[in-house]
Amino acid sequence: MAIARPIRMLGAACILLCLFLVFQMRQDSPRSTSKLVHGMTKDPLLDPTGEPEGELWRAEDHDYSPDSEKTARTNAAIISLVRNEELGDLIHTMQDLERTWNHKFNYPYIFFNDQPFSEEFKRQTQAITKAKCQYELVPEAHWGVPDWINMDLFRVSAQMLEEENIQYASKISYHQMCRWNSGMFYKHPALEKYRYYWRIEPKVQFFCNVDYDVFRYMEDRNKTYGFTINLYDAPQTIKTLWPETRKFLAANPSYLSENNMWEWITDDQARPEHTKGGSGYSTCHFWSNFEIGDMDFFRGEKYEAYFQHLDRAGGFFYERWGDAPVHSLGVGLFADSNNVHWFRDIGYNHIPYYNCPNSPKCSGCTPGKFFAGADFLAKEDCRPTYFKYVGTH
Ligand SMILES: Nc1nc2c(ncn2[C@@H]2O[C@H](COP(=O)(O)OP(=O)(O)O)[C@@H](O)[C@H]2O)c(=O)[nH]1
Ligand SMILES: [Mg+2]
Repeated sequence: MAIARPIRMLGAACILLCLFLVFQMRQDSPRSTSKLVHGMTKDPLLDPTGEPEGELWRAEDHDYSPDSEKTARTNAAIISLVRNEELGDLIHTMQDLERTWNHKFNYPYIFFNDQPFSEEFKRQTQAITKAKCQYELVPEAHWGVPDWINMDLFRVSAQMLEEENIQYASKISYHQMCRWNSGMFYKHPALEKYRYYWRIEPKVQFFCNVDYDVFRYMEDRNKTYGFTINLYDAPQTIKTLWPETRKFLAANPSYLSENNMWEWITDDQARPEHTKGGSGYSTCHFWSNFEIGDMDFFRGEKYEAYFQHLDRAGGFFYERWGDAPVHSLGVGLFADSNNVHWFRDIGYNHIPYYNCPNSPKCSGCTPGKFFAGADFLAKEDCRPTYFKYVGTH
């Protein structure tokens, strides 16, 4: 029996529609977007991600109201070094963090700047949150270029880095910012009474609802440092950071933690050229635009002595040492790696990299997607060696 032409057409259209839907589903599936690099066979972010195990502090069970006298908040603050001109981008960051987390817990914000904050900056930021906002000037003694830095040498070195296409090489404020974040922020008087901090930056994004007090989590589990993204650095910016670090370790061998991250720091298998460029340092680091940390660690004897050594060596200016590799080497060498935590459940983006878990609490990012942009960015992912040598905790 012949089938009428319109019915045949309808049948064909249905088949085409089904094929299209199957194709779309494959496009959206987490598995099709994750690029496995450096020997990683499976991305843990594609496994369903829940909350950390054990007891967690929740806003429903405790008093987290903004002005409570008997608050359940621990001594912690959200901090940001930021410029007045970045107000618009900072607002977006704050809106994301408030929506996903802080409207429940009302931790205070402390903003830092080398210039006075404008009234407009203060008005607009405070308008976004019920939590207390504080605005602090960075003292010149913490921000200024130290007197042992030779500015002629800085200019010549910066010129050489510029020729290697290193971004911000000649921008002195960028060097000052990296130095301040490396060894000064936790000395600011406004942070004296606080132990834990969560660093935020303008223009970053948060994707997942986090329903527990992350600072209490840090405290209860004795965590020193929490991160989301683990990356390679540009070796040209830190040519002598590892040699200086080795010198410091040689003079202070007892500072090395028994349970350190040496193999992650010195891996020369995944990217041999990087490790060579980093004079023996893999350049792997925690991306410090996101960090949740214990300032008692940074204020402690070991890290502080390490920072002083690096500061005297001059690489914050003669090279372009970033606070990310400096914090990471400090944490990786002097902390116990069991006390370092991957906040895999905090969906996060700082252009161009992501931490996006597979969880119903998240929206707006693709689980397992590590980068947005050109394919070469995939190899900047240092999680494979971290997972291999340190773990996925
Ligand atoms: N107040 C102030 N903040 C700065 C300065 N330079 C950088 N920052 C802040 O430091 C952080 C890192 O700077 P950013 O430009 O994002 O560096 P990138 O992420 O390495 O490209 C951001 O929160 C900036 O707002 C500066 O000269 N003054
Ligand atoms: Mg940034």
